[in-house]
Amino acid sequence: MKIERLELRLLKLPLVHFFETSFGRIDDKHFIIVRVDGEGATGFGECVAEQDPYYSAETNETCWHIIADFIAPRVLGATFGHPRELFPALKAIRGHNMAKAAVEMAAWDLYAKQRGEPLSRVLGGTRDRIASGVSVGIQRSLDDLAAAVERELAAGYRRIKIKIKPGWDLDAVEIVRSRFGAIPLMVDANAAYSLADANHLARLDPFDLMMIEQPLDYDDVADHAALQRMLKTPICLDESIKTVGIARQAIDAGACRIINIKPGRVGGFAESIRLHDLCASHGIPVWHGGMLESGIGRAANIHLSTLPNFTLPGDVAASKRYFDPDLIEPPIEVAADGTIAVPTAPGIGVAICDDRIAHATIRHQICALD
Ligand code: OSB
Ligand code: MG
Repeated sequence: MKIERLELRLLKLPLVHFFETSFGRIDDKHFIIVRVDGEGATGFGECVAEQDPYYSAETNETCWHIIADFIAPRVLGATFGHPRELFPALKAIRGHNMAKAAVEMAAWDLYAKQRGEPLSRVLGGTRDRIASGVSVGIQRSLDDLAAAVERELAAGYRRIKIKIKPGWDLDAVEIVRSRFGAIPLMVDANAAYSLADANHLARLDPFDLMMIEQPLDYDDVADHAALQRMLKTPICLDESIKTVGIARQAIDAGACRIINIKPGRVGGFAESIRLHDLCASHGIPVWHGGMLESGIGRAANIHLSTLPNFTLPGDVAASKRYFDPDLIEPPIEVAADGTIAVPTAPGIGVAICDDRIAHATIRHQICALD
């Protein structure tokens, strides 16, 4: 596989509904799409960095810089036997996993398309449908939250996650449990608490949540281990799991019982597969996280979710919750049973609407060999 041309686009797409977490609210999604071309085929990768360095240290600006100035020169013109060779080839660049992942995932799509196989098969996936859950952001009121959850349950989603933060936690969980009973329910704090809040967080235990996601700092493992010893509710780590090595430390320390995999956070599909396999060998179930992706990144997430240890429903939902229209046609849809069909066409297996991409583009750069 040879990458002859790499194209970067920064896109701005309005969200159907604002999304609010413990670090703020967004109304539009700004994100980079990477296109790679080689030997007559084309691959796409979506970068999950955001405008602001709040979820992670990376932003669209840092990703643009790292891809254009450091990753492109290392992949353009190079021959790779397999896309799993890309991440190691970028070893000299420390960190910047979201930038690396965007290019690496585009290379996997390119490779799968050159072979005429769906990405799920190339990744080693084993299912043809995936279980879909939703992430419900912080709302204007508890009534709005209950209405949002009711809508998602009616759409068929198999698991509800609600975002929490200090001042929007026990009451939010209480209203959802009292209105909707024993549904599969979890919370995500996006690092909004500290170990000093342990007793407060333990008050979530009676609600029998599937898990609490990333209660403590984005770069912490040790305090999560201490907190897990004080909670009945399983801890799931998201932000903290930046590398497979950190995941090993977290598992060994007892800092989590579940891990959320986002390929952008760990540097792409090859690292995601290593993380998936590490978790499987320790009996840690995984689920696929989401970053409000367009249909391009969403399709990629669906393919990765077909690996066997993705036993819990992920944050991979229908296109129309996010963008209308999406960048792909047809959009990704969830069936009444809360599952999503895995695309079967080569690569990510979705048709990309070039006109919609062009319309949403606010910056464009082509990196090619001289
Ligand atoms: O913590 O999982 C998260 C969105 C942006 C940044 C971080 C997170 C999220 C979500 C949304 O929870 C998941 C989705 O619906 O894509
Ligand atoms: Mg999260």
